[in-house]
Amino acid sequence: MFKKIVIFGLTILCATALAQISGIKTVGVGGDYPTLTAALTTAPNSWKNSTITGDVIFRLLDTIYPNETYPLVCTIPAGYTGGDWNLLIKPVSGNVAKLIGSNATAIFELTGIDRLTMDSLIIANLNLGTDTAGHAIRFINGASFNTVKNCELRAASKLVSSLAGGVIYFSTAESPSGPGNNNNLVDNCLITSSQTDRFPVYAITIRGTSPMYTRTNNNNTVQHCKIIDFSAIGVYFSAYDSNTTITENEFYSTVAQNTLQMIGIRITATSVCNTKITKNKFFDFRAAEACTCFMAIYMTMADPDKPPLVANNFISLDGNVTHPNTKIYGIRLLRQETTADTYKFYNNSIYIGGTPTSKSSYGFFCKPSASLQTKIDFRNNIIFNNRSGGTGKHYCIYDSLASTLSFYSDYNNLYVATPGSNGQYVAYRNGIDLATLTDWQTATARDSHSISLNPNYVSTTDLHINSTSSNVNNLAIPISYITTDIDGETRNAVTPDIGADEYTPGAACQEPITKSQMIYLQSTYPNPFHTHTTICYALTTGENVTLSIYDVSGKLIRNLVDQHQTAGNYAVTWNGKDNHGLKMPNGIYIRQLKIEKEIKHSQIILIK
Ligand SMILES: [Ca+2]
Ligand SMILES: [Ca+2]
Repeated sequence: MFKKIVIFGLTILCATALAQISGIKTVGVGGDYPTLTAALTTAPNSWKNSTITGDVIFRLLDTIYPNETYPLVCTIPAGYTGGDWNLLIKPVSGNVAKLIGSNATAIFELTGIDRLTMDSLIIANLNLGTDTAGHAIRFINGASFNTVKNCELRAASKLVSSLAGGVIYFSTAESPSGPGNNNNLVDNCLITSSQTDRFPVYAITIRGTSPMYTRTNNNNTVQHCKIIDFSAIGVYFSAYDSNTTITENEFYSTVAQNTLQMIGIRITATSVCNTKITKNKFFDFRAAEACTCFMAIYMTMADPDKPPLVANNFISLDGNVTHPNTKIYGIRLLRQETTADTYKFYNNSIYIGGTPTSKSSYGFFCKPSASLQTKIDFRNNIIFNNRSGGTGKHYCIYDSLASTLSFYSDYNNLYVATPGSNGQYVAYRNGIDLATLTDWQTATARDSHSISLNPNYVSTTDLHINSTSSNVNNLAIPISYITTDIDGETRNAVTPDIGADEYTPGAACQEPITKSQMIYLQSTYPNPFHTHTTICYALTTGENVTLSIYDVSGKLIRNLVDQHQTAGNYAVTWNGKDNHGLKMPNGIYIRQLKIEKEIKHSQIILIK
């Protein structure tokens, strides 16, 4: 456990050991320590001159701890020289222990401690003052390799928008100032308000200081959390951070007192680098007061040389519920510097809906400097902007970048239902509204492989693809490090799906295999088809399979499959193009499924 483990320290500890300490210490009425305050102030003194032979567990016997002194400071005792062990704070099995304070700096203050795990606790800071930024947990002075899991973390700070806000606060800016807080994990926690009428302005704030890396917060992870009822920003990167991963979290919120912006994740500084924002779900943003805008991800800046990866996220924003005047941005990027590396946006699924009275909405809003070459790679994303009406305009992509070279965009699905009507446009570029995908392709020479079709989400808040749809199936391009989807399912390595959900269309592809046949050519749908059709088949044994498309004269048009496949159900999409990428004319085509001993044929009709 505590800090700076050195091999030589073990020798010293052995030589001076007074007692063997490890194992379970009970905390609560009748326990080894009456309170956690006592445990955390008393026990470390005995650790200084002892040999710690294994992990120490503070086992919480009670469900409520009313006699604590907050903050509970977890720190390195003076004179402690090291040791390789963990400290666990957790209740007896089946309990959830409550640690609830009021107006404290924090409930837990992790000051330079290492390898502390907090499990199954309710940690709440009730801030009775209306302008107090108290935390549930704060990590300061080099607190590293700590874990907070299965906890409820609650704080409230009505109207406070100070940089020091946050239910969880990682900081090198607080006293005692020290090195970065690194390699910490927040896992499977609820991060929210401690009061029904006072919402924390920020759920998580990550705030480092110069110089980069040494006083930066590095390699921290927030995963599997529900981050709800914050009133301005879910995760706020204020400065000096590297390699933070925000993955598989849900961000949703109702807001009572806020005229600010509502933002899921915000990066504000050029000193924030290599952030990974993946597999998160943003939905049900609401504003009870006149919130100026909703943004799932907002980057006013990020490190120009190590910009973020944003991949496999569901972003569903519907501003119609309480405040129709709110602007909406799925992802908003404002960039004023030349970038050495590339901003990466891959396989995100975005839905924007609602009926505004005046304000505009944007799936991907990109406003870098016109003269500088901010590099953007925007591929395999779905943007369905279904917001309509009002005097505002509603875009999938809004791009004011003058360069055609530094913004690469392709293999996307950019869809509005009524291009050029109801305020809906596929894109905007450099002062011009572009109603259709073709207009955007012509104006920018981008998105040559992209489509503009209803992705057929399961619902406006569940952006999985409806299993009967094949519109975005198998039409993306493989990206080497996007190997799974938002569900953790393996991506098709050759023809992945556009958007965050990798899927196999159709209950039709799930028909049971009859053992009487080696292969089973199932339905093809839609048929007739317009742009894409899905061919379903099943194998009862492993086979070398070829699936090909021929025209009626018997000429080979397209090889879709030519490989060994194991028994199971398969779905393959044909986009109506030949092996050279040319669109085929209307007509009848033949699909041929072939294994060593068997050939199946049937017709497909293409209508454009
Ligand atoms: Ca999936
Ligand atoms: Ca697929």
